[in-house]
Amino acid sequence: MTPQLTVDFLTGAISGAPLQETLRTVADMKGYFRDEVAWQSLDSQRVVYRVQAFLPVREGEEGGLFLGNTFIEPGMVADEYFMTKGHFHRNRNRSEFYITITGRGALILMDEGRRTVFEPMEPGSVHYVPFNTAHRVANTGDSVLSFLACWPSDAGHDYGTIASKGFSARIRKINGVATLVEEP
Ligand code: S6P
Ligand code: ZN
Repeated sequence: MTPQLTVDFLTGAISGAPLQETLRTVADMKGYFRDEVAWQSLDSQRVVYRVQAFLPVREGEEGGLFLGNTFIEPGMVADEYFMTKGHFHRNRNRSEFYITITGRGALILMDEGRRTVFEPMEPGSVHYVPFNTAHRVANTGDSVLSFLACWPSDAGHDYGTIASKGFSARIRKINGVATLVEEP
């Protein structure tokens, strides 16, 4: 039977069952931000984001679903917002839903042809991450951005492609506005 899982709709926090917890600090984000000097000037132990995930079946098993919540702190690295690493699913034909609970953000989506678009995130916004699409979220607001995610248990994560090639565009604060800027 499924345990009595609860989502707090004020914060997005999941509780009531054993959860996998992941923490990403500034140090963990080496190589992800455009301005390496600005990244180095931050406290390396500062938290950029954390993820809670309820994994009712083994990761990699076919047929199950996972439920997670991501909390991204507000913060900047030069003109770039605190954001997740971003990934493709290792099984490229696996999609995902995101539902924003708190804060403001941008969901950055890049297809296999490296075409990048973004969707604004605000409380209540629902986002479908199609298969074959890399996804990353930036916190464009001044409070914690939290969003629920639901994805197939056999999706897996390919971080390597983004770690080495990045996205073709970044969300940057230009004249006070979150703007998608193509990489040179
Ligand atoms: C999992 C889902 C999210 C992310 C989380 C952190 O498929 O997309 O739970 O894992 O938002 O992002 P990342 O890119 O560090 O995994
Ligand atoms: Zn994903």
